[in-house]
Amino acid sequence: MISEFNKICVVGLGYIGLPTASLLATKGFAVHGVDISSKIVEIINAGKIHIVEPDLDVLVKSAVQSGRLKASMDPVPADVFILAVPTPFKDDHVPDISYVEAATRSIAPCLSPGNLVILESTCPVGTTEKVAGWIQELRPDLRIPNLSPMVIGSGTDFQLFIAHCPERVLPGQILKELVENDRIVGGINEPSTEVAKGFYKQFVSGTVLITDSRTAELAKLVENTYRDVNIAFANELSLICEGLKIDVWKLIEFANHHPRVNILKPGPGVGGHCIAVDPWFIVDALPEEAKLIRTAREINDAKPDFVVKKVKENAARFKAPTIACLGLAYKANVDDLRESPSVEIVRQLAALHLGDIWAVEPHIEKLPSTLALCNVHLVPLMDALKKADIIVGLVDHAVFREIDPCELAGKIVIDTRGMWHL
Ligand code: SAJ
Repeated sequence: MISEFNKICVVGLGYIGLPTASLLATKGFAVHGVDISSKIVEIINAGKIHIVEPDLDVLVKSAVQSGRLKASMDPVPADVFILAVPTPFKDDHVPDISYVEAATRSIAPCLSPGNLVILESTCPVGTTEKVAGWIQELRPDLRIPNLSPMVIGSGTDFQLFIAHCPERVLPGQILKELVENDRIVGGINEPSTEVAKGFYKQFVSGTVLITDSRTAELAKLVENTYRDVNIAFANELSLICEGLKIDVWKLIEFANHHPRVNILKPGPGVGGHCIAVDPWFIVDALPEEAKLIRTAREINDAKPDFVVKKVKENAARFKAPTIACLGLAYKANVDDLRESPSVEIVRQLAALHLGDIWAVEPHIEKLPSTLALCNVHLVPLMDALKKADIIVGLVDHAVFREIDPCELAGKIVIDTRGMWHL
């Protein structure tokens, strides 16, 4: 069993793969990054980044300048292969693991005895075993634990180690959490788990917990589902409070004084590519059992419609109001617009043609293509505060939290994030 790893091949250079690849390079590993986008490969080889994440620019620059991080569109032979590709869902909320399959097939020709293959992408239960199956199909010459008929009962004579180690980092704090978070490592059998644990211990300061691959897969899904269900509770409370004419923010503040109550924050909906996606992987596996999980998803997905309805009701008091929507990102202090409920709300408001829609998003320079409509304009915060009739607070960016409530006087304010306590 090998314990020395020098060369790492990271497949997928996005929000997880790029920080991981550059961190490993700065820890002394020789890292080869792979991405299907030639543009991303070019940007990284120039020592630059294609995503926004605090301090990542400095890390990537130093990793590339040291010569220990190189990128290309094709995998190369290495000691460890890390798969960090997207796992979205299809239109019907069915998980799409085609990127994982494509990444696995792409590394298969590069594998040799003693290699460790790690799946970091969040995935449905059983995907790591599928990865092993695809590799065994393409490389019958490699003995894989639990799969190769000729090694059943033959002790530790395995030639390939395969494990799941889900990423758990929070966008905005990725570099810190990559090192400090505890990790869950689950191999397709014990030798794989042990070898993968040895690898993570080389650069993780948190505890490396070990289990089997299926438990590791479900643990990751459950972490994000736990958060989704709790946010759904807060969002449902916001609807109840609306009906009962009670301030939901004060209510939550008071309830949270109980030593065993910790209600999360309501908002305009749940965005990002993790919490709004992962619970569906559990619902897809066991729809009859996952009733609460499905309902929570439906509550969170319905919240943008509720916000739009509220804005529409208020807009009816004007002839052609200017409606300023503060924030487009999926959450505070990031530039990421993926699956953002705010973008959806602005899109729906524009489609209603209630008046001019002004979007304020200090983290971007250009509106996304979904909002490139004639009645949506990206404007500075100052203009919105001066001229808008209706202010809709959608994202609690620090810069919006600092707005003096006096500047909102005389306007209709719909504050979905409880920023201003009006
Ligand atoms: N949100 C609320 N109310 C809250 C908390 C969050 O409405 O009280 C909303 C946010 O505004 C956002 C969405 O939920 O739209 C998700 O934001 P988040 O900060 O809760 O989580 P993500 O998606 O940025 O990152 C999550 C993290 N998972 C958990 O905290 C359990 C992170 O650790 C994971 O690594 C990441 O998903 C992932 O990649 O899976």
